[in-house]
Amino acid sequence: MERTFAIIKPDAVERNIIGGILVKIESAGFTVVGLKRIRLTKEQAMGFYYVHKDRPFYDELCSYMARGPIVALVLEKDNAIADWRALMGATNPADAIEGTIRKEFGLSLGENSVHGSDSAESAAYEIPYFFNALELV
Ligand code: DAT
Ligand code: MG
Repeated sequence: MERTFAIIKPDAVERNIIGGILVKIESAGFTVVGLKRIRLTKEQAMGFYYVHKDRPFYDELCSYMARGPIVALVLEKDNAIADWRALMGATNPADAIEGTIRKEFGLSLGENSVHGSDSAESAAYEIPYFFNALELV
């Protein structure tokens, strides 16, 4: 079993589609082992997306992630990291294939509804950024 970190981003929470996204997650065989609705400060979003600090879109990305509540998730499954990336779809919803969450729900490159760890190293940073061990069951 492998764990990965996911976020239902502000654009999706604002549109009341948390449930629709969770249905796709559970239908694909993931177990939700951690779940919380929280609102990040911009500083907390900057810490989370530290790897992108030198990218031109960093400031816009962190402002967006702090503009409203998110749902933070830890998902468990065999091959969870790669399988969650596949279910999310391409970063730009315009490039995402049929059946992916970003194709169905994403609004734009910036407002693409979901986040997922891109590697074991990312998951190891991202999961404890949001959850302690007692919150993962
Ligand atoms: P992903 O979320 O698919 O892992 P990423 O890690 O490259 O993509 O970028 C993080 C987020 O930043 C992404 O979900 C949306 C936003 N983003 C990426 N590239 C962007 C760009 N060129 N302009 C604006 N926002 C961008
Ligand atoms: Mg990424």
